[in-house]
Amino acid sequence: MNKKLKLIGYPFSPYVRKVIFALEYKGLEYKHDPIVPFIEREKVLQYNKQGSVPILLIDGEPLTESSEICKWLDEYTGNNFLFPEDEMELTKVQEIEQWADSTLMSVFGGSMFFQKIVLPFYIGQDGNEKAFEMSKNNYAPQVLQELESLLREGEFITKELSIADIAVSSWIRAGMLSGFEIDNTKYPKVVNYLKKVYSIPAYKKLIEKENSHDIIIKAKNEYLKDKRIIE
Ligand SMILES: N[C@@H](CCC(=O)N[C@@H](CS)C(=O)NCC(=O)O)C(=O)O
Repeated sequence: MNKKLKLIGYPFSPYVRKVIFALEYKGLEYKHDPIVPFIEREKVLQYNKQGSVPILLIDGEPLTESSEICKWLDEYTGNNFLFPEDEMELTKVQEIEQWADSTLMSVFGGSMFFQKIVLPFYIGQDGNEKAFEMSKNNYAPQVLQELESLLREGEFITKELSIADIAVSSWIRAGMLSGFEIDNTKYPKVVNYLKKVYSIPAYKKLIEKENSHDIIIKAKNEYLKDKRIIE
């Protein structure tokens, strides 16, 4: 294990967060260039013609797609696997990762995180408040209910922690960073599940790092200000 690893992509992207988690969970050393694709597209295009992050440079060679990168990291390290060996578990994990990266992406990413963090704090435009409210009141309850039904108290999605848990928790965190709160009385299993996932040392470390970032401090101040206006 002596390849030079460099991750490209701003840390709040839920797709990038999956890879940061995997790198930390596996105890790998890596460099990180937090390029923001929405404002630094040319730089991203040098490595990925799709224009998206994350990109992992492995001895300078780009590997794209968060899921492919995490799979490669499983093979590379041979420890702390995020993709189960068991065929049935693997199928379930990949289905849920796919659900997170598409459905949760739209509910907590496009309608919340993009509106509340990316547009105002990276691009300098107002986000669409109606899109946020619509997602918060109509779509988030549906997906949280689905997750509540799927989870078993005190457990990860499958027997062991997997990429499904990382994808789901990463998208929900994007919503929470945008000011969304989960109702503990309606979704107790989801709340306990997230506590369990976020308390894994590698996750705790990345959350602490994110929370001390200027953008998140500014965003939090904005929401507090919003609340004072409403009250
Ligand atoms: N399927 C890709 C999606 C990556 C993706 O959409 N990343 C966003 C960041 S949140 C991005 O780079 N968007 C800019 C763009 O697509 O132009 C993956 O899993 O890595």
